[in-house]
Amino acid sequence: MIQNEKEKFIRVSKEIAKANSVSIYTHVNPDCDTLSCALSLRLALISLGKQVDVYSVDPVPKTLCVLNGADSVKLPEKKVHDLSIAVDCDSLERIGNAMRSFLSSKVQIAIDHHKTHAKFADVTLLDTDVSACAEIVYRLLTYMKLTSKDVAELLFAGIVTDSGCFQFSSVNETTHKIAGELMSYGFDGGKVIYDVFKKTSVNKFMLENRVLSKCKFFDDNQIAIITFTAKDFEETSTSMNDTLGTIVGVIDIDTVKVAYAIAEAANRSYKIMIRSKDGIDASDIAREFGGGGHNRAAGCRLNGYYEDIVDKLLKVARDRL
Ligand SMILES: [Mn+2]
Repeated sequence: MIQNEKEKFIRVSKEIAKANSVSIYTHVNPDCDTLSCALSLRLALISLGKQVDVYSVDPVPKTLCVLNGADSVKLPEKKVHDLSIAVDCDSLERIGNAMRSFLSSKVQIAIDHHKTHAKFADVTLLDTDVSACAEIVYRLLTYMKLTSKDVAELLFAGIVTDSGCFQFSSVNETTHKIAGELMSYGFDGGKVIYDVFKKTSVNKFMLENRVLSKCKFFDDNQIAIITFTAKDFEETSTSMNDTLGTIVGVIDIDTVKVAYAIAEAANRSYKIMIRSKDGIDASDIAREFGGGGHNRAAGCRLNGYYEDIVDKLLKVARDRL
């Protein structure tokens, strides 16, 4: 539970009541959790008659355009709001180059569930024990009596994706209880799971097969590394967005305790995705490289030669085996 949760909900409700205009910020490269939080808050605040803008410095991934209101997400603009809310962001930097726009409002609120959260807002709703930020937004909107079928469907999508479809260690009784309460609104839960979690494309399928077939194993198959090269993206007509999820097939291998996906973002610049199990903390590995994330799923950025990056990642993993 969030410390003094009720007091904070009262404060947030008051700030929302006072505001005429509200801006909501997702994190860079928005995922389903940050978008579901932003878009459900948008619906709830519109129902209160607020003027709401949802901002993201990066476009909504094609696969998430199914989310209710996804077409309303826009690039940050020069416009001062009474209140700004950042969702699923563990730091001001996570908002991207819209930081100034976020700070320009009179009051700022942050809603987040990352262990790595560094306070940056006037009011912070932080609960690091929930599987998805959407769980906190659910509690807030339930408190404010602003839930609806559309809101529930959005929040369910956020929980499904951030919990690895109820499979991550962050999932507990409460996660399922909230998912059940959301489903009581009557949307098609199976369809949501297919749309935001399972659905793939032929191109992504080709990319995955290519990358998985070149998977490298180390230390008695306890560490595994897959690599997405610029050539892989080019020859399968895919992009960084299509790397999501492939690593799950690697960490699911019984012997693998640490799985890395190294994706070439630019020349000598790599996005690193980390998955772990059997008591190894992925966010702890990510922090060694200035990144962050959760217990079992984390990430960071690394610049340099590919071979050096592999060496560094292997060393940090070996230290934890
Ligand atoms: Mn999240």
